[in-house]
Amino acid sequence: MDCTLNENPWGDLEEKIQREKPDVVGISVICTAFVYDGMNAAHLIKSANPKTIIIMGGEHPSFMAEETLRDCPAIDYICVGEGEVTLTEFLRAIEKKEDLSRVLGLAYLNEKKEFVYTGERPFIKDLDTLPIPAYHLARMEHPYVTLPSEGKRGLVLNFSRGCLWDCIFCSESAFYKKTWRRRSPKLIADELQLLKEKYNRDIFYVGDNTFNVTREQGIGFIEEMLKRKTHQHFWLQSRADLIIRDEDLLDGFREAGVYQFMMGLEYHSDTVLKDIKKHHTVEQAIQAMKFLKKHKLMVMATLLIGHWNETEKDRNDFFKFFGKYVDHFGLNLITPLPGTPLFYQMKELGRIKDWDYRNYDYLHAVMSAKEVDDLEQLNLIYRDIMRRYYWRPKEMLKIFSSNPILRHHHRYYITKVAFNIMTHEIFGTPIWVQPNYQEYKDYLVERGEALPKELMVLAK
Ligand code: B12
Ligand code: SF4
Repeated sequence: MDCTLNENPWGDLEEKIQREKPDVVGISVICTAFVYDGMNAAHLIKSANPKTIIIMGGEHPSFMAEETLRDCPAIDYICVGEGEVTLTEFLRAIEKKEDLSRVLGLAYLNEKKEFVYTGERPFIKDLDTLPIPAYHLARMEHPYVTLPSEGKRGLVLNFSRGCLWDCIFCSESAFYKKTWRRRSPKLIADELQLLKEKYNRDIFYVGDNTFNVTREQGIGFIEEMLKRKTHQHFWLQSRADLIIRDEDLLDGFREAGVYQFMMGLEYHSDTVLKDIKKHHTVEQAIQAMKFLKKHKLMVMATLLIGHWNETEKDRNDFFKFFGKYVDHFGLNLITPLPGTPLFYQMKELGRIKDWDYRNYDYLHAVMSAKEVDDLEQLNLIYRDIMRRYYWRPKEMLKIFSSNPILRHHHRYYITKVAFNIMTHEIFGTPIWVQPNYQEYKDYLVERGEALPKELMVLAK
């Protein structure tokens, strides 16, 4: 059940639990910022049916298992790490009433409320052993199951896990311990073909952190897609150094349907790139952007501001630098996601000023910088860069671009993102929330109840 799609998310969840009285409910927390929603869901489920066993999974609860269990007593177990095998063994053990302490990858509090971790669950060796996701169980026809910036025939997909690099802010690298595994190009193409034929999807943001870790993966993908002739379009993610390495494959990628590469270029200074362990230089970033342009591929950069030593001049240079090269960007504020090396470093240095995990979404400042101590000031700086970037005449003109994807993308960003930021600053309206999003406390207030004390306990 994806509650974010429901008009009445909490009420529908409660009603379903009361009706079905499930033995076990699994809750997925894909972002740190959603962990309180996950805890609230656990609380609601336990209140609706106290016998239901609750297991939670995802990166954040895996890294912060003990804290999550102690903050939310409604959660019985946490799956630490990959879920497929652990969950299967967990359910079998429950069914047969076997000892759960023998299931690797579980964390829980025992009867004495001591924290127990059953040990590391090895990664699945071959991702090809996993089936195609059960799309027939998802609400594929729902208007939110799309890719808003690219249109209603869009979808987000994932074909690999992990990354071989170790940028200090990256929870993916920490979760997968600097390893990388991928599905083979043939199975990727099978899935894409199914999505085209059964669900009319032909434009995809492929969420793989780094699509072309090996050249073989890129070559295999190009060959399969050219053979299948499904005429689908892809936005892939990669690194500047790998784009340079694979320059000879860029035409092939384009012919196979790739229209854009997104790269985590982060910043325009080698000192910062070194500090965050990006393992490539600004010169390589420029070269990669030039290669993409040369081969008629769009450049999307994800960028990070809010570094400790950052000055106003740095931010202006940053703006000019990236404004010159990229077609569009995703701007982020550097965030110490729990579990990452950055988190432990910043905690040690006492630079984390906001411990409310709802703000750990890369869009809110949670750490101060040397020259800007006030987080709200950093948030203003962030919004100012976004607004300045999208309101430039050069960007405005892109809404009339002959490239339909760029046109759609810019119309979306200018009407939704830049406009929302402007009205937020003038009228204080929220920048963006999922249309049906409701805070749990508001749901309880509606019913005349208050939020129980044990919930919303902020991390220490
Ligand atoms: C798809 C995706 C999206 C989609 C979400 C679509 C959807 N509703 O599912 C979109 C594009 C909308 C999106 C948006 C955002 N995302 Co996103 N997204 C991803 C992405 C690319 C793939 C997620 C995924 O499916 N992974 C594959 C599965 C297999 O992995 P998994 O979720 O970790 O699950 C495994 C285990 O954790 C475990 N598990 C998970 N849940 C459960 C539950 C149980 C019961 C069990 C037993 C096990 C278990 O088992 C699973 C299988 O092994 C990841 C990056 C990545 N490559 O993973 C980022 C990622 C999850 N996103 C991230 C972020 C920050 C965001 C945004 C906040 C960014 C922003 N500033 O806007 C927004 C949130 C917007 C919103 N309000 O939803 C971060 C989260 C970092 C963190 N620790 O908080 C990630 C990791 C990217 C990154 N490297 O920074 N995202
Ligand atoms: S290259 Fe990207 S996915 Fe890999 S560690 Fe760095 S930020 Fe994470």
